[in-house]
This record gives sequence, structure tokens and C-alpha cells, in this order.
Amino acid sequence: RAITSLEIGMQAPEREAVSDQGKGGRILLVDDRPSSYERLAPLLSAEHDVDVETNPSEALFHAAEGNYDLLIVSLGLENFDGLRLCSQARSLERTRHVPILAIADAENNARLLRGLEIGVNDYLLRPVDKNELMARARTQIRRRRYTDHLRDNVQHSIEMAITDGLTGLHNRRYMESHLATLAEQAGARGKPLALMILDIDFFKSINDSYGHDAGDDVLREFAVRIKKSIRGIDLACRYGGEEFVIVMPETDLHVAQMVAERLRRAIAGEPFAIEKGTRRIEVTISIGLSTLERKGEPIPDLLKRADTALYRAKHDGRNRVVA
Ligand code: GH3
Ligand code: MG
Ligand code: MG
Ligand code: MG
Repeated sequence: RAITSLEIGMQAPEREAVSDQGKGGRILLVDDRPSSYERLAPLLSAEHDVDVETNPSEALFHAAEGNYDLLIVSLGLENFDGLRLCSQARSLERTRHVPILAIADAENNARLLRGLEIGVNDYLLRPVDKNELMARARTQIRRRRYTDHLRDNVQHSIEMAITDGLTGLHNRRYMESHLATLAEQAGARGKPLALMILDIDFFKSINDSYGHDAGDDVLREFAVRIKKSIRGIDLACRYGGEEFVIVMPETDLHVAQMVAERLRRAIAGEPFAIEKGTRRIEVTISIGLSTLERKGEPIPDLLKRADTALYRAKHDGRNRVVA
């Protein structure tokens, strides 16, 4: 029986988790007692890459910069509070997901419990048993790799769900879920909001004359030019086949008209390369503009007005901006 791609996708990480021995990890050992780290570091080094940080005030920085698979923190440090380091590591973006293995003295139960509360993943009691140290380090490193893998998969799925595959712009679903928020924010802050629908003129005849691949080239290049002409806070998406929408927060009609006109010229003024750059063709677009008229105005009304304006731009001869 053939294995389906779905099964492969589901089983791969589990297989990896089983076969991954948790060896060869990058470990940062934070410990300022020579009697302790001089014993632990060589043990760990037999299987892993180990850095020792004996200066506690540098430890967080070191941990954030070093891309570690595991932090081993000695809680009984002489000169500083290991627990505080653990809690800081948990709140810092760069170290949030790095597992922490704490080493504590048996008599200091309260500190140990506190450590587990703030996100220490596992602990060892002194005197540290060699086999226990190695096994717990491996377990944490293995889990870290597995959860990294899962997180990458989830992130990838989310990106796929909100991105248009052809152009790399956001897709319609993302735009629609975001537009309401942007409109609400604009309303609440008393700021303007502009929206434009851009539609390639006679796109069907580009496909008919030069083929579907050439049409796709035009769509991709169009998206590149859109990205170049908008700000970071603007939201651009491929709304449908050869229709795009740009939402511009904090932009009034006058400014939006200038942006739209600049974009129209950026398209009409520079021919598009197709057929692997061997041919260049003229492309024009029409743009319909609308702005938020009042607080709480329904999004469909905003889109409808831009669409009506676009229809007029087409009707009036194309290659133009209508508000
Ligand atoms: P107008 O100036 O009125 O906008 O005319 P038009 O030809 O651009 O408009 P129409 O809506 O009739 O045609 C749009 C065409 O876009 C039809 C469809 O085959 C094509 N199309 C839609 N999505 C894609 C795509 O992803 N790739 C390519 N190459 N063509 C596409
Ligand atoms: Mg059309
Ligand atoms: Mg069109
Ligand atoms: Mg169209």
C-alpha cells in the first residue's frame, strides 16, 4: 500500500522524535561555582556543544544571542538569583522556547517549586548524578527539536492560509478579516482610511495573445510594483484573478488619489517583461477609490463604493483613477 502524502506529513515529526537521540545539542551552562561547572561541563561535552557562563549578569544576553537548545541554570549561584534569570529567559522572545533545566540543592525546595511555576522545564538535585544529567539533558533537547518542528509547521500553515500563492501578497481572506479591524481603529481614533481596487485592463486579451504563463508573469510583476509603492502600514492583497485591493490607514482621499495616480503611472509607464524577459508588453490598470465616510460604516459599503468607482474608470476609457 502506498503511503499518502498526508500520512507522511503527519508521521515525519513523530518518526524524527523517536529516532532523535537528543545528542549534539547546544547547551549554555550558567553556573558561577567552579566546583560545580568544572565537573558538569566536561560530562555534558561528551555529547553536546557546551558553553559555560560564569558571569551571571552576562547570562541572559549570552542565552539570547547563542541560539541554544538548552539552558542549564544553577539555582544556588553565589552572586545572583538564578530564578530571576529563568523568568527573564521565559519572557524574552529569543529565549522563550529554549528549555531550562535547573540544578538545585535538595534543602531548597521552595525555590525549586517557584522555578517550576515560572517555566523551568525540569530539574536536578545536587549532588548531580551523571546518568540523570545526561538523560534529562537529552530529553529536553529532543523535545525542543520536536516542538520547533511543530512550530515551523504551524507557522507555515498559517502563512499558506493567508498568502496568495502566485504573487506572495496577502489573499482575500486575510484582507477581509483585517479590514474590519483597520476600519474600527480608524473610526476610534478619528483617522481617515482609504481603500482602492485595482484591476488590470483587458487582462483577458493578454492571456489570449501571449498565453496564461505570460498572464501570470504580469500578475507577479504587478504585485512587485504594488509592494514598492506602498508603506509598511498599508495592506495589499490579491482580491481575485486580476483584481487587487490596497487598504491605506491614516490616508485621506487627496493623498490616496496621489498614491493611486503614481501607481497607475508606474504600471503604464514601464512595459512588463514576459516570456523569460524576451518580450515586453504594455499594461495598464484602472483604479477605483473610496474612503471611510463615517465611524462604523460597514465594510461592504466601502468596498462597494470603490467597485462602483472602478466600474466608472473602466467605462470612461480605462487607465485611470476614479474616486
Ligand atoms: P477589463 O479591462 O474590463 O478589466 O477586462 P479584462 O479582460 O481584464 O476583464 P475580465 O474580467 O473579462 O478578464 C479577467 C481575466 O483574468 C479572465 C481570467 O481568465 C483571467 N485570470 C484570472 N485569474 C488568472 C490567473 O491567475 N492567471 C492568469 N494568467 N489569468 C487569470
Ligand atoms: Mg473585468
Ligand atoms: Mg481586468
Ligand atoms: Mg476584473
